Amino acid sequence: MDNIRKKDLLWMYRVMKTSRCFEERMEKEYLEGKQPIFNIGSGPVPGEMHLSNGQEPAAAGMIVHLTKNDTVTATHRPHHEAIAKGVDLNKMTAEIYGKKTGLSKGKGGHMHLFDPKVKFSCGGIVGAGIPHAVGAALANKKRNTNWVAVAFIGEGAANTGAFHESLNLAALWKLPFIVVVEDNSWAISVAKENSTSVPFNCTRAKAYDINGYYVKNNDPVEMYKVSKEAVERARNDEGPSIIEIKTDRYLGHFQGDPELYRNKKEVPSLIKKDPISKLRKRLIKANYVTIEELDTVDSLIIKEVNTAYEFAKHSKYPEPAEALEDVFC
Ligand SMILES: Cc1ncc(C[n+]2csc(CCOP(=O)(O)OP(=O)(O)O)c2C)c(N)n1
Repeated sequence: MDNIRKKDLLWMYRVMKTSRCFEERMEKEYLEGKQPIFNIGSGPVPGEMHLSNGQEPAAAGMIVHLTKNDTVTATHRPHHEAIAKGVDLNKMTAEIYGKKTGLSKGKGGHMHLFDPKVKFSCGGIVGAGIPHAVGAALANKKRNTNWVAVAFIGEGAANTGAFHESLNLAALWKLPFIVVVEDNSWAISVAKENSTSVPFNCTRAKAYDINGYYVKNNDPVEMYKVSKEAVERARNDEGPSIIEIKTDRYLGHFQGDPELYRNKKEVPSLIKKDPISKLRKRLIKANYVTIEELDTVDSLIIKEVNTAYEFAKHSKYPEPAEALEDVFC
């Protein structure tokens, strides 16, 4: 299929499917203790929950080109990137449940997943991951490595000062830095056309004299191709890039969002062109794999996800006496 290695396509399918499976389960688990009246502070997973169902191609198509030496920063909607970057699923799930066995001993939660082993981080401040990734790219360059740093952001974050300041320095210093803008059309309830002066954020690359790429139709294969070029350029000291992908957010901004701002017909029409189902069909049609083989992959993923949830649920909470350990205060 388009001269892309079968191994890479299967990797992308597995990663996207794992993220979807993980989040579909989270969608249900998150509601525990929040019904019949939705109270965001109750249940075993208190606080906001931002799911990325529909946005998986952005993460898979880029991260397939990265190694554990490359840095990824993500946002308040981080699960698809964390899974693609190879963050330990058991520890990530435990972190979301606030358990001692979590990535940050349960003190970070779903928006603050940190895994230095695979150089992954994320955070709830919109735009904040961009300068963090530029800092990592600067360190990579100063150390004479060919490692790259990639910041994943939403299209809303492309209007922050951090985005523009970061791109200016990354371009000036020709850093191995890439920003992936996941345009899911919405920043909470604000449509892109009501917040952004240009239809495509990738055209903003011109302002910094760097490369800009656009991926339409939430297509993981196109994302793969464009990302391959941007990563190769970064590794070869040819400077930073902006990649914008048109993607789709199937769920609310956060779980519990009444979504009064969008037409009820929008989501069903998006799900009809789901990228995971499409990739599955393409893989089978290209004779890369049989239906039975993909069914086996799917059942292994379900098992892996179930194991992670069991691990998280059966892990212990930190002791109250540990509340002030490992935190700045
Ligand atoms: C600096 C900052 N301002 C405002 C917020 C509140 N906030 C959280 S998510 C969000 C919208 C982000 O939209 P976008 O960047 O498009 O990402 P998406 O939620 O669509 O993934 C806002 C305004 C915040 N967390 N940080």
